[in-house]
Amino acid sequence: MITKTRKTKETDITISLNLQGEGKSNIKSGVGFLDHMLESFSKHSLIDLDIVCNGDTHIDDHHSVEDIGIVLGALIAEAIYPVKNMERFGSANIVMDEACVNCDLDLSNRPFLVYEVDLQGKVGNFDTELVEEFFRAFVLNAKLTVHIVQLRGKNQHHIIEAAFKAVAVAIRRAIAKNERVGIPSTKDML
Ligand SMILES: [Mn+2]
Repeated sequence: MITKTRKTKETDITISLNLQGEGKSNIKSGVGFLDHMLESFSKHSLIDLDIVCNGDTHIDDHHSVEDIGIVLGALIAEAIYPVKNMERFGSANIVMDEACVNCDLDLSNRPFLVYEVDLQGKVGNFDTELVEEFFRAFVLNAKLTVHIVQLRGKNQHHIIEAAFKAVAVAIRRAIAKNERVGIPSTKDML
């Protein structure tokens, strides 16, 4: 496990992560819907995650969601770079009933997010616009190239959950060990 703590006036976050884990998690983000998404992310990426966030959710969930993305992304970067003996690329199309979301991902060490997901309003108390805030913070700090594209879907809960699962499975495939690939770049450095 590697651990990072980040404390500001808005949030106090500690995350521990084991990249090549079993999908076990203990998540107390302070945001119920995000707990559900991050448990699913851990389960399907096989990345073990312990997350505690004490944030200013009396204002709204924005700071907690974004800052968890920052710390989780930074830990992922610490765990994967320099990339060696890993597949590097991963893709997944994940369906959840009527919803289908695609994720294509590269352990590029260059952050880039394409986010084409059409969400409006809330799921329970959760502002669906925070999904993009989470993924942007995560991708910029993890230094991944990630495309998340909604192919189908109506139900906001299904679309968001399919997006988290798609990113999780794409990461699982990208970090899968493969000794034959060595350093998977013609630059000899990632
Ligand atoms: Mn669900």
